[in-house]
Amino acid sequence: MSDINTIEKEALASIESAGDLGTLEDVRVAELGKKGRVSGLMKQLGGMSPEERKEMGPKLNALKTRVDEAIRTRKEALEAAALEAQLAREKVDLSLPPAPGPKAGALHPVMQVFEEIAAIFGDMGFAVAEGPDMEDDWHNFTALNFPEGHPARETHDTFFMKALEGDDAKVLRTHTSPVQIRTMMTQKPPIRIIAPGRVYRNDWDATHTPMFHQVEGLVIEKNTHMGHLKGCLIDFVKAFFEVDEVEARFRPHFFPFTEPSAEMDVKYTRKGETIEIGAGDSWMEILGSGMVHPNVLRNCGIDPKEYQGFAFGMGVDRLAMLKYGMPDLRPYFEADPQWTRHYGFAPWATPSVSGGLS
Ligand code: 2U9
Repeated sequence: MSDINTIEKEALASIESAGDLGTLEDVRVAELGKKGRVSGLMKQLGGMSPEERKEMGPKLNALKTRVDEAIRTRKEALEAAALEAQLAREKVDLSLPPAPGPKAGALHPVMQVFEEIAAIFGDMGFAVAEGPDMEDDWHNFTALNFPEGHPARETHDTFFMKALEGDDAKVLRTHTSPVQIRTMMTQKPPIRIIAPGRVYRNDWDATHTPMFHQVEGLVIEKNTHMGHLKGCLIDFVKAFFEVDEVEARFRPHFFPFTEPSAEMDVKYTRKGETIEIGAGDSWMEILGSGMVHPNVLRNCGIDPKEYQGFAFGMGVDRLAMLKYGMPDLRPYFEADPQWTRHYGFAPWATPSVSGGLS
């Protein structure tokens, strides 16, 4: 049994020098496998006297454990080294520009339309504001003059999040309006912002998805009125649909956060599969708008006797469908590269009012 020391020394040396997982597995089979050397010694226990077995049993078990542990440790080291090598091999430099050609990525139409809207309002002096997707009830509803028990506060419209211990319950924002609330709470008027982003409502059918995209806007100034709202939005629609004239009407509506409120309709013509915005014989609703409700201004510490404001909101997914003739909403969320290549945009062509939008 002087073999024990020799076998241990040799086994540990071969484990240490195994340079890859395959070689290490060969060592494991040669030492601990059914026909391995350590297993061979274990088999000899059966032919020993009880006294010999009492002495040799624990020694052989300890040998087996040490060899087994050494193999495990070496295996972990080799796996870590293999992962490091793979990560180094597959490193991607995200700062490199995309390669042009058939394999180049394309900007999703919704992202393109976000950029176009930001360019148009940017040209009119609006800044872009952002806020969290997860909001509290006050910023999403209460500050916006939604009364307790308003249907939009119901579970079937709103995704409520489980409250963390010691924290208030949160909701996934149902509109980007809380961004305007946060802006009014932290900035002094005059304010001129748009708030683009994702919003969430518990709705899923052919024309609604539980997450969709909005751009809202807010202007707070001393003497702003409904005439400014109309002029601003008509200019926007002309720029967005790239037409010189647009026939529009503002139809009375109700929102808790604006008073008066109006939906904007524009005339359009259907030409086969596509539609042309601006003139024609039918009206189409395009966005919502209104003068900011005095309660909303007061909730944000702005005196409605000194300042007025107008606000508007639009669904970006639908605007993208109208402008680029996409008939179906579902492929927006399917990440099919063939669809993205067909309807997508070159990522480096930044839209601008002077240089062209699309
Ligand atoms: C503040 C005050 C007022 C934002 C507004 C609309 C009208 C509107 C809808 C269009 C289609 C949402 O995507 S949609 O379903 N939005 O009609 N949104 S006025 O008014 C505000 C926002 C913030 C502080």
